[in-house]
Amino acid sequence: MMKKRFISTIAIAGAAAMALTACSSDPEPGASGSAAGGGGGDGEVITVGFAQTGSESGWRSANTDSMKEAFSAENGFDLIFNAADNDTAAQITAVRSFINQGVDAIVIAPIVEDGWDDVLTEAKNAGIPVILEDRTVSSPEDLYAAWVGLDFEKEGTMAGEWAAAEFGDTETKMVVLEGTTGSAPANDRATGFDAAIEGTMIEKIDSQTGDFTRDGGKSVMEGFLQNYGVDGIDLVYAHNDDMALGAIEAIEAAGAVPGEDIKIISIDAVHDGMQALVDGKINYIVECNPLLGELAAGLVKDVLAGNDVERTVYVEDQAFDQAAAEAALPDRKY
Ligand code: GZL
Repeated sequence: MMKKRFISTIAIAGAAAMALTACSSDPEPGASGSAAGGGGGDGEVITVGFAQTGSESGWRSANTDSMKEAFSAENGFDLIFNAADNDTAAQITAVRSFINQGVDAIVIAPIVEDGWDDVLTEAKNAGIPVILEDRTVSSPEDLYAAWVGLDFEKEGTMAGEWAAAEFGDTETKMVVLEGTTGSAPANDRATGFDAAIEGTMIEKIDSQTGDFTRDGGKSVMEGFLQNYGVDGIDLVYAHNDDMALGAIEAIEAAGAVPGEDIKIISIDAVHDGMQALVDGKINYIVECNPLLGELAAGLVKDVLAGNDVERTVYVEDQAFDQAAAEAALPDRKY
């Protein structure tokens, strides 16, 4: 069982407030591999290949910014960045290219969980450590050195528990906008939510992937509205804010009021999602903190320095109703 380390958002936010850059999250105090300072301990520049999923959402942009801020030259890194445009084959090709370039370490935000064994084995055989950030993989744990990310199943549970409390006692017809098929957040957010609404009167009448994009959420919601009508849908559970924002456009185009005629629960808490929550168009959002850069950079330095690292570092999330969003929005960093 992998050792886990929970880092509270408050600690991250506090550390970030002190950090030189606004959009990053400091490693927890005591982490020996802080991102700050030069190179891997001996001042050498560390060359890192970072295989990002793409640029599918506002969350992804904030995550990319956080990673680029942390893996900066002044922090002792030479970052080779690749965004795979949500194409798993392209992402695996990018990792293979990093191996061929002989980088010191590879960081991956894996688009999907499966299909990583071969290229991770190649990295291991080349003696190049791999750190996972954000999403994780189904490969054996010895094929990567550590993972820093979020507890997606808990995010789904938090969303489902709110739905159960708010709507569980009345007949509620729900449609789901799923994240990218095969991705850890889509799989785990469904698992957590479904368990939390078990035994309630919330009925999932349809579920389809919108690929975590605003356009995807809008077109899937248009389909649901055509199939079931505004009066046939009471609740939307969106696996991320971008798809929720697309659903809002579709609901308004159908002449209905999002947040009233059709309730919406979402995950991420990026700025545009939080604004929609303040505006009453979304009813509840569970946060998914994208500021993982400093923690990932600290893990890279720790691993290269031969230090012991926790194999799993979870960043804790919070959740917001409309009042909490109004209070939090002015100070949010993403
Ligand atoms: C979750 C992350 C997901 C976000 C989406 O950690 O992988 O991918 O919830 C993003 O917004 O596209």
